[in-house]
Amino acid sequence: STHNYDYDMVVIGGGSGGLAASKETANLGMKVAVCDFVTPTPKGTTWGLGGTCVNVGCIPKKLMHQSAILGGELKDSREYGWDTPETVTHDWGRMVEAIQNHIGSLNWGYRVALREKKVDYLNAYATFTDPHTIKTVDRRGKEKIITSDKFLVATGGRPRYPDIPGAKEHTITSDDIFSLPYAPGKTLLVGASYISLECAGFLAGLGYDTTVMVRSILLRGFDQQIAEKIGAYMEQHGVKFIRGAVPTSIEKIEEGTPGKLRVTAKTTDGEEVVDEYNTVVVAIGRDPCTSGIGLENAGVDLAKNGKVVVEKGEQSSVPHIYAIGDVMEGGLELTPVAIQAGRLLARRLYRKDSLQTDYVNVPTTVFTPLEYGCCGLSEEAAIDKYGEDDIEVYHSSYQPLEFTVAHRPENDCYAKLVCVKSENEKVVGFHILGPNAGEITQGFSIGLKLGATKADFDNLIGIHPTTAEIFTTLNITKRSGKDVSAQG
Ligand code: FAD
Ligand code: NA7
Repeated sequence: STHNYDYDMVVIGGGSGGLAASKETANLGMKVAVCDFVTPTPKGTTWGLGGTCVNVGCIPKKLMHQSAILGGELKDSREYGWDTPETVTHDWGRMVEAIQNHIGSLNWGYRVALREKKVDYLNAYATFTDPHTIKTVDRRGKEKIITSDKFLVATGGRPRYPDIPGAKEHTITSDDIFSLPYAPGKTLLVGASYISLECAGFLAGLGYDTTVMVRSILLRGFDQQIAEKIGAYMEQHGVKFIRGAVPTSIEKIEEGTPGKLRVTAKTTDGEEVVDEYNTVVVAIGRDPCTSGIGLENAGVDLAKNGKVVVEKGEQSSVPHIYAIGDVMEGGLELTPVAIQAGRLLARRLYRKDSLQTDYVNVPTTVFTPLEYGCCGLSEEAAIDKYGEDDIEVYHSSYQPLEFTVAHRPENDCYAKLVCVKSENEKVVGFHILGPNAGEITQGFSIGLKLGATKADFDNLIGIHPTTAEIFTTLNITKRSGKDVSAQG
């Protein structure tokens, strides 16, 4: 019985996963509270309700990407007959203000939605004191003790800083950049994660002198052929890369906003590289928010990386404590994954549904200047799993029709299907590098979920003229070694 507790469910973290779970739980008639508290960044940046995606993730980054894309299209527009001036300027402050206004309206909308659904919202930091009790502390230091039958840990993650002199004092992260009140100027991005490359892409697109410092490879975990194509395209479009290097110290050499920093780095051959930048953004990975919240007081097992270890059904080592989203070990750090996990968990707990979140064939897109959409396995993961002989890769470069009149390059965009020969050429990897990759990948991903084969793709009739139609006519295998340049 749950009568002795204040709540049926307390959700810790009001981000993508926590909000979805708390609203669904309340919908099903349960008594729910959600605690959400944003610890300011070392620079003092903070934000409202909604978590990473809305405030410092997906939403502002896609909007800044759009701002950069528009700049490119302004150039194209001249070829299409518009008298767009040769030189147009961009106002960082106006862009930030417009984007932050939109985010503000989303923050407000979430608060209203919680109130309407009768979810108690506590703008306070939660810590477990025992397996059924949390202590919350608000901005003013006011404490509250709350008990609950069940808990959901959905605390997400925060950017990690390198352990080098000057990092925390002088660098910013993705938690700061989207609300940066001044133009960043000449910028160094440290790390080759998708977050680093996406930020580098829009900064260069907006006209800033942009450099990415890469320790080893681009986009670890993603298809490496495509990762290199992304890098090559970015390099042709103004992004500089320093390969095989890590920063060793960062000093402030000029005050002001943005001021000036001296970055010392070391290459793999032990060489020292020194340069000056106005802004340094570190994007070297994220740490799950599981330390110092008393999970040990509740007996919850954590993995070595700090994430919550779960069984099937997102259940932690303590049966009445669950974890979803970025803090869950073995999951995928994506907003729609956290939302689905939260919703389905609520339905299993309070509506006796049995549907589990399916973490396989989750489509995703990297919003670099040329967007990269994928679903399923990278070519190298497919080869690892099935063996090289059993994998057939069909591929082609292509040129979007829109690029022709704009005189954009012919062979930068690329499509690839990774198929398993012994399984009737089932498609296990879908990859597209080109404009609107996210929109295209979303549609095709249902084909992968339903087990589509190469023959199904061939049998599909294209929509002309689109870029997605390339997937209905792929007829060159990688094994053949034939040229895949776009034909006229
Ligand atoms: P979060 O959304 O991080 O929410 C956790 C919340 O809990 C936060 O508000 C936090 O402040 C709060 N909290 C933490 N500890 C406590 C505590 N003890 N008490 C109270 N509150 C607490 N995903 C995509 O799908 N597409 C994208 O394009 C995309 N782009 C991204 C770009 C960037 C720059 C970043 C950083 C991430 C991006 N992501 C993207 C990932 C996506 O944002 C996350 O996967 C998603 O937000 C995870 O949701 P969550 O509910 O697990 O946690
Ligand atoms: P990732 O994907 O782990 O990326 C971290 C990146 O930062 C990666 O390029 C690392 O290089 C680099 N890195 C890590 N430590 C350092 C230091 N100390 N110095 C320089 N560069 C460093 O992290 P994210 O959190 O951005 O992404 C999380 C998830 O999102 C990930 O699982 C993906 O599936 C999507 P490396 O390759 O290790 O040499």
